[in-house]
Amino acid sequence: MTSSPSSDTVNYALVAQDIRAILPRPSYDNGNIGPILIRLAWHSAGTYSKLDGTGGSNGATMRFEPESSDAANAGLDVARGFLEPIKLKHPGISYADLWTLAGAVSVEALGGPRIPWKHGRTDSMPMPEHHPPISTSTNSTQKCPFTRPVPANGRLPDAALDATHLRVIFYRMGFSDRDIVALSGAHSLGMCHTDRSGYDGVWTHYPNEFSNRFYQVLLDLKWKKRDWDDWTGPEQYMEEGPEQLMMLPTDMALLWDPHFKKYVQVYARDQDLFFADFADAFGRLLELGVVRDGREVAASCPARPKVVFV
Ligand code: DDH
Repeated sequence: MTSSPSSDTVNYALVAQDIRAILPRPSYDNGNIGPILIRLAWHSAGTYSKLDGTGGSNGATMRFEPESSDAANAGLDVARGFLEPIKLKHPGISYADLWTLAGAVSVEALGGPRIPWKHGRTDSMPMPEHHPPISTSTNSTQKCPFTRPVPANGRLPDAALDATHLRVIFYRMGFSDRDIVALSGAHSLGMCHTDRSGYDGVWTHYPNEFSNRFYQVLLDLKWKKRDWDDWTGPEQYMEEGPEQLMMLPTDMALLWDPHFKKYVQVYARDQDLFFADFADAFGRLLELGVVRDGREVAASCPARPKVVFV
């Protein structure tokens, strides 16, 4: 008799080691896949709503429609593909744990703080046809991986918008103004791709180094709207002069809103404080929507079909 892989048999330290080993990739972007893995972790969790407990990192629902084709997630299929060999090597780990662990490991591997992370997420399945009606009670919907409602797209931030929008999105997840500014410091890493978001460029000259440079350049440089030469791109901001760093409208909102700006100033001066606040906020982000007794309760779900948990 063959048994299905179980999360109890997973050596998470070994998974973390295997993730660290695949981060350098000379042929990809700036030579490291850490930034896009961090973005995957964040987008897997950033759908959470504290109002009804829906969304969040539990479930790894980005594998399915509608989340897989949310425009905000464009390009994250690449990140999910990068992690597939790790999933094959460690089949007992849930995708939800793998994606969030990859984000946490990448932050630290790129020079950032250690992120508190705990395993225990389960992968939810597309709803079986024979399932009983979904209860609207938060408790019962959260406890069964088949009945967890999949929210509509549109829960992630829209880079074209402003400070009010940032507050609507992040307060819904339970974050504060200070958390919003701390989490946005992840834009010290990585880049925008015209074929994914439509935006173009890097935020800092060291896109593989987790640092407080995002706040420093945001404060210190002069920014102007990009004048797209040959095509009409979205509104974005470019550094004045010969250097070519960029900012999204939502990044500029951190500078223009006085409550956000005071944290930008603090983090620009104090990298240690930024690291501590980021680790705390990112750790909480990765926990959004997580139910740690899900496996036990799933086993008692009356509609549980005879399938192997992946
Ligand atoms: Fe972001 N982000 N992000 N971001 N993000 C993009 C890239 C990266 C917004 C929009 C974009 C966070 C917050 C916001 C990272 C981490 C985090 C891109 C470019 C857009 C657009 C995508 C592309 O073209 O490939 C907006 C809007 C917000 C906001 O309103 C606050 C947060 C909270 C994080 C986090 O991790 C905590 C990272 C890393 C990248 C670089 C990805 C890459 O491929 O490189």
